[in-house]
Amino acid sequence: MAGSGKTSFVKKFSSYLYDKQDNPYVINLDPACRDVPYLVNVDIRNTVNYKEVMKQYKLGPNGGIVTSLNLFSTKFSQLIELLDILSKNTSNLCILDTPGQIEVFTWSASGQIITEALASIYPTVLIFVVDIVRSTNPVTFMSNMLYACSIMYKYKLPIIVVLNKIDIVNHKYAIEWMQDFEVFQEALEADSSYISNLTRSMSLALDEFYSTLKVVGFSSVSGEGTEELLQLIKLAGEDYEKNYRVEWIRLRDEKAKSEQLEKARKLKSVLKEEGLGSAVALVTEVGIGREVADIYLKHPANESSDDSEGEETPFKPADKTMKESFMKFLQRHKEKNIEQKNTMSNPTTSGTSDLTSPGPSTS
Ligand SMILES: Nc1nc2c(ncn2[C@@H]2O[C@H](COP(=O)(O)OP(=O)(O)OP(=O)(O)O)[C@@H](O)[C@H]2O)c(=O)[nH]1
Ligand SMILES: [Mg+2]
Repeated sequence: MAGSGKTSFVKKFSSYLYDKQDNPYVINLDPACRDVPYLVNVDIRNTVNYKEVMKQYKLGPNGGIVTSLNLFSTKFSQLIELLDILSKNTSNLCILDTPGQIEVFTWSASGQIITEALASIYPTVLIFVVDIVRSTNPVTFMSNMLYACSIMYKYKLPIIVVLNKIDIVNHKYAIEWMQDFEVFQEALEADSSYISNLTRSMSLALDEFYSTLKVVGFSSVSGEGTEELLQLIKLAGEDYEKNYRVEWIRLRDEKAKSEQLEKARKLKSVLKEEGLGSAVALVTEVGIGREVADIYLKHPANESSDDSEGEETPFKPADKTMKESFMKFLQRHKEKNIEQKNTMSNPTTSGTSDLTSPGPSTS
């Protein structure tokens, strides 16, 4: 949610970890933010210039953020390599701060790419920050919860709902609404709009989601709720290992396999386009007494070859069959000559000359 306090949450939570000497690795994925108020290890703004992207691609603010994220996600594999090195020496948390409008990250290709890249390697947990001050209306609260639910199903990852800003409004009401359907219905009674009827029927569907949901009240100002949040992150990490990792590894392997198949298919089609696709006979003529199977390509560095480079041993019909066949040819040639001479001297004898035929028959 825009303005729900994601950045403030990252600031408070990371500074708590720093105080505990449990240094986190913090990544800012919001290209449009003016200042990053926490110690940042990787900042998207150092890679992509959001204003320049808007100008060059003639985009509005949201389009600019989406395109900047898309550009950044093409480099994300490099960041993963870096995380790989870091994760060898530490089991500390890596925290990512996302851009304001939820759809910009959650429903964009880059959001998918970045989440997939992380979730297929590391225990990954989603943190959905809700502005508890702006959710006192039951319809608003319900739409926030529907969002959280849809994100959980989209990304197939454990989710924690952080009810932020509890230093202003106590989150007790939200917990009651989630735990007791009747209390939520009562709150809805006051609202007789069409949307409240829709909310009523949908709230029933969310009952199951609530039953397993990890929720914590938090203040990004006072830091209240941090210990409880840490416990929930630990549980969600275990949940990932137990229930999600297998599926993510299967998805990763499946993707790698289909990428390889696609690569092979592309290579094949390129070869065809270049005119190299169909097979051509390497040998079109076979010498006397030889068969195609006798002909092979000599390896340029074949040690066992008798020939030294650049000088070929002249062909010798050493083969006994070949020698015989050659002798037979000469013999037959000779006989035909004699026969022809005889025919010419005695025209009454009929006969055809074999000499017109192009070559001898091999035996
Ligand atoms: N009192 C109080 N104010 C908060 C808390 N968390 C955030 N705020 C205020 O809420 C406003 C928005 O906070 P941000 O952290 O910028 O929210 P954000 O979700 O990162 O905003 P976008 O990235 O623009 O979507 C700021 O004025 C914060 O000071 C909190 O726990 N308590
Ligand atoms: Mg922010």
